Amino acid sequence: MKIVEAKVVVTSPGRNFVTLKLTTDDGLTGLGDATLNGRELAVVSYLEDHVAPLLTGLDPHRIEDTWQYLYRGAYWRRGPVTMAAVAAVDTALWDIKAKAAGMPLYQLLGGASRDRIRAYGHANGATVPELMDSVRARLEEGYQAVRIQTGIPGLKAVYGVHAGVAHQQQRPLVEDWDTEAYLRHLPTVFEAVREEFGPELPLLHDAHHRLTPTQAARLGRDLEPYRPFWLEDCTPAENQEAFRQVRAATTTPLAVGEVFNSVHDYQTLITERLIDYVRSAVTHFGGITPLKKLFDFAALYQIRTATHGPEDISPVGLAAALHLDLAVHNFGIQEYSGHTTLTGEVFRHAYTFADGHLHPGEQPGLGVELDEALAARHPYEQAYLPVNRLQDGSLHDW
Ligand code: EZ4
Ligand code: CO
Repeated sequence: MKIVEAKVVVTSPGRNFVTLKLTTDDGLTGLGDATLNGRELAVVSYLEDHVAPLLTGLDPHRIEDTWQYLYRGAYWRRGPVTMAAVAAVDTALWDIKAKAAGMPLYQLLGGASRDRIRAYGHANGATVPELMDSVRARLEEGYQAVRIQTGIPGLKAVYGVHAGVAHQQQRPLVEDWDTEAYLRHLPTVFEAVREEFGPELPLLHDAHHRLTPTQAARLGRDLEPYRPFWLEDCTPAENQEAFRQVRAATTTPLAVGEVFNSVHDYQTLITERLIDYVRSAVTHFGGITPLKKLFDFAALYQIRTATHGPEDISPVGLAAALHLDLAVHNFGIQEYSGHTTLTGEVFRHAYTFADGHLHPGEQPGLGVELDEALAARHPYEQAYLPVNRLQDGSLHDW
């Protein structure tokens, strides 16, 4: 079998998605997600100008070798643009291999280790009463675990929690931030949610890289009475050693990795067991091949998986995650906020969500089909993620 075509499809059924479609001389097709939110077209160019010309004529069954060819062969390694492009190729090759085998992909990854995949949903509220309504709405949808994010008194716009504020803008929306106000407020939010919903509901929280290690250590400690399922991205992780301070200070479980693109980003975090969950997505980590290796490495240290699953991972990237989730023994939890109805029409998928759990379905391959005609009717729209500024105007992590 040979690859005869490598095509990049950009579509915006509500938000931008970049998809690689490979076709073989046997007529099989494979899809891979290459969406890099806010920097999409850089990956399109990487794929179209530099990767696609190398793929035609290759044997699609040689997944490991093709990964090494694109990663080592480029000389310039790692980085989100490169690794999203490599991820799309790797995912599309796994899709083809599983279709050729006539099996859902999880069967090629060792088969199912579990019957279903526990997901967590997002509950957001500008105020605590709004957050309570949002938690209730998630529970009504069937979720059995929720991430809680709220506005902070005195701040006008905090990422993801202010209704009516579009996330995607022609220019980055400027949000504001005050860490001390956040550190005072968040434990009271956890207390209120625990009081309302009881001790059993798994509650997650995303600090989105905004804290110093000292601040993160204090927050972890202050949240302990409310038993959070985890504290996510508590401090920017370019400095892995910084997690030692947080880890020594608190037993609140720690999750990190949605912006990582290499196992090397995790080396200290895993070998010193400074974290409890690895959060990388197939789409941003170079594909299924390296993510499976990361998961197996993490398993040696009793660290579990929690693949990033926001709306900006396409249904193709999400499906890839679900096949891994079903197969690996050390699965932890899967982030899932769903996609718009139109996105589900552009990317028809076999995976299902019911009773707070996902399943990748039994179709051969990933179980996702791209409606190219519908995709073409929703072309790319320029969009940026927001930025965050402190009250003196200086730029802050967000
Ligand atoms: O901000 O995917 O845990 N989820 C997150 C996401 C990220 C977006 C960035 O593109 O933090 O909402
Ligand atoms: Co996050």
